[in-house]
Amino acid sequence: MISRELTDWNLTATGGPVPADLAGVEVPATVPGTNHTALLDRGLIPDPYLGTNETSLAWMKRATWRYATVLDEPAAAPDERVDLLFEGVDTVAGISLGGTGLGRTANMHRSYRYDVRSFVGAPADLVVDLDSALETAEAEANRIGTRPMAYDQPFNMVRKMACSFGWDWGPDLQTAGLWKPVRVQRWRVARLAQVVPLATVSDDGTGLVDVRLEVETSGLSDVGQLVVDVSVGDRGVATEISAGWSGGSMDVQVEVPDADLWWPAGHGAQPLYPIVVTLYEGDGEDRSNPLDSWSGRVAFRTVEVNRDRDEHGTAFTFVINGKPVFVRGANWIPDDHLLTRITRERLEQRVDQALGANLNLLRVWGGGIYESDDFYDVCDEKGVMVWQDVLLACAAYPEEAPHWAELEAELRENAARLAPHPSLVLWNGGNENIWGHEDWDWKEPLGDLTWGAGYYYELFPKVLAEVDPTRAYSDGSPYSPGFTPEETHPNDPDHGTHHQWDVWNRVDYTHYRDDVPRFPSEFGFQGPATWATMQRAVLPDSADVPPGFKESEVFLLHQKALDGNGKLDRGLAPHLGVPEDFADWHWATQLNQARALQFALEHYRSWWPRTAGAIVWQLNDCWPVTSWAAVDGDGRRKPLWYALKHAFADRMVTVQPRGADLVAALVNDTDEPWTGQVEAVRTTLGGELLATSDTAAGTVTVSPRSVAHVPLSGDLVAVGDPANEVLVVTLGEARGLHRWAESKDLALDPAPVRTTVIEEDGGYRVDVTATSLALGVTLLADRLDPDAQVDDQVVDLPAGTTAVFHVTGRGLDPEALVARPVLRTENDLVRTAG
Ligand code: BMA
Repeated sequence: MISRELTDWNLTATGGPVPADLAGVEVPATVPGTNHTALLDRGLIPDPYLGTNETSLAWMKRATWRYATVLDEPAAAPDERVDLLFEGVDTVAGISLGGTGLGRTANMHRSYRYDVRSFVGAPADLVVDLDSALETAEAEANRIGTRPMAYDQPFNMVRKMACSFGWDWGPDLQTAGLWKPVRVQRWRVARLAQVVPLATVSDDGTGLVDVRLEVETSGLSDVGQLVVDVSVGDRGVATEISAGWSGGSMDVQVEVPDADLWWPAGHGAQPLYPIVVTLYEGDGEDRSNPLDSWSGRVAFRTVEVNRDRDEHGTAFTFVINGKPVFVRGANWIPDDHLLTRITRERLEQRVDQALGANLNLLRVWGGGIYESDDFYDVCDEKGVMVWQDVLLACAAYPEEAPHWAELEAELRENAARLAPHPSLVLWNGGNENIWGHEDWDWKEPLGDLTWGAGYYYELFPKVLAEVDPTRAYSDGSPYSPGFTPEETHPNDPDHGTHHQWDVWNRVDYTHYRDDVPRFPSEFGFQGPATWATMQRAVLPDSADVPPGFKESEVFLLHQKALDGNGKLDRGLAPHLGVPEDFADWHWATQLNQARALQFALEHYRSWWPRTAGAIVWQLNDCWPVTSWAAVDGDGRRKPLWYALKHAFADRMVTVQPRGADLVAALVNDTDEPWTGQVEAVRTTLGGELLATSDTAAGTVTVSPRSVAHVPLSGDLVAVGDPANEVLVVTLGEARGLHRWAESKDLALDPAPVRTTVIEEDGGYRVDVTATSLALGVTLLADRLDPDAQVDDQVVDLPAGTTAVFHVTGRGLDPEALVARPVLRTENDLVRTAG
């Protein structure tokens, strides 16, 4: 097969509310790309991520667009097929070649292939006319009946990324274009239409790769003998096919004795086996000129999700290679709203940030995309498990034609594409659709209309059982497995997956402790982007940000949550107070976000194995915005990222209530026993010793992958002055604090640290020593240089202890590094908030 990519196209806005200066103007456009990237590249539209530009580009979603190029291909030989492959069209389009219609597209999540052999031989215009996806969706809603959804525009009526239409963290841009490569493919006799290698491993360690092949024959010549050669690592199997075959499916099995197991990060290595499938003509003796070939990688591991009933409800525990694994997860959204700008390098940086925050799983959320091969490749290599949603989110979805067939086609294609990846551990039916149907007042407006049940309970499990039976499937998130929604509420924390959104929307984060969910797959709390990112996108040029800025048009355009600022302020009030000054408020909301998640995660982890994982909402952002993300839209780590790193550490100490008592929960998520001396003291904030443990002291051994609870009692917890005392529990390097009052009610020293700064290789070493309890010690180095980075933040230091921070960056003023607004603590906030 000869494959050539068509990258050079021209773009024209052809209709709709197009500004006069752009109407009819032809612009060079690189493919993959979209209208937004093409016009941005030429400076013809302003950057939609900056200021209020998003609003000024609203016209684009109601315009129509033309991508055009000239296809100049030699004529086809008598036995030669020439195909045009569109790997991804965004979204509703008619495609024509030399004035003849090839077909229509209406689903960005699948590919389209056209046989064009009769059109080549002379230059011909290849034209893709894109309709407004929004107007198509509106017309479809009129045709089949509108369905409830979480936002205003009918994203559930067209197979385009749901968050294209705006989300509570994302802009409303609604790109149109050719978002994946377009290729011309010339081939003869036969091609590998699909290769699905399913790798399994048996108890005795023998790996088996069951390679399921779809072979298409050209129909233009007699098919002689063929050979399919499959190699996995150093094992190979050649299969002969006798002459006269007309194509179809075949199966090739390759055994790999003593297969090395693939493990999630923190549990073992990630050995990957290259796999190559080659199709030859004849007896296979001449290997120089294959008809077609395919290559990838596979790995050997087993995955199950234990959904057994037990005394607490219904488990949801990932079991990898027979071993229950606590999931340290985060939800993943597309890393750039303008999808075609996402490179492998950027995905790798993001996945490294996930690993740096001690995560072992990313959940690809249903309102985004089936990610690129690069994403899953990187996750395979680094041991980050992937939970993949089918792309449906927060809405009722129609089941009538053509929607059912589109969903079936896209799932078949993507399940086949992703099947080789060991990182993929779960297919999930969708996000909050079953829950929405149950709880969000959909039933009455829906009446008899379809809403998607047939997808979750029938189509998806059926397609996956056919295409990839090696992965577990879950009907939805949240979902109570084994029950109908009428029997048990889909968001019941005692059964399966659970989304905890009462915190953030309605109640304080301390309510995370109200339940012990079996598997919280979404929970989160907002905070603004880092200062440097805000500076680039939303802050005024002047050094001082005016009071009231957070109510400004530009700030609110980058704060999409319903009553977002109100929820941020109500979240702050009981803990830190609500600062007036914008810089203080910025720091306080970032810190509170970190604290909220720390609180949740320490609680959840203390309940392992009953709670078998926690997937934070959300790892990343797709533009500069105030959101639930740990890493902001410019890729900078927010204080939350550091809180995740601490709370998801392999070994962690946290003080938790159990009934009326306090315990030290010692979490050991490693394969080695954790042995050491537990030290517990109650002191004044200034460090004066008030009590040491009589119950906790002594050597403990926490077994591998387990949690030990050490009771804290007697003098140790007999607090005298709640405003001035702290309980500190230490085991090895790990430390947990407990206080009896919120920070705003603690008698915190407003200036609790001494600092020294020395220059070191690549930057600065900053030693911070607490002279009194110093909470949330953070160096906001991006205030000095947008590129400066710090290895730690949000560090709590009991009096007399020291933390060492390493700042990467050059030319920073050492004095400024340890002064406001760079060096911040919880203490200084509480003072300003009064
Ligand atoms: C959940 C997610 C997203 C949303 C987030 C924050 O509902 O599934 O839809 O962005 O909460 O509101």
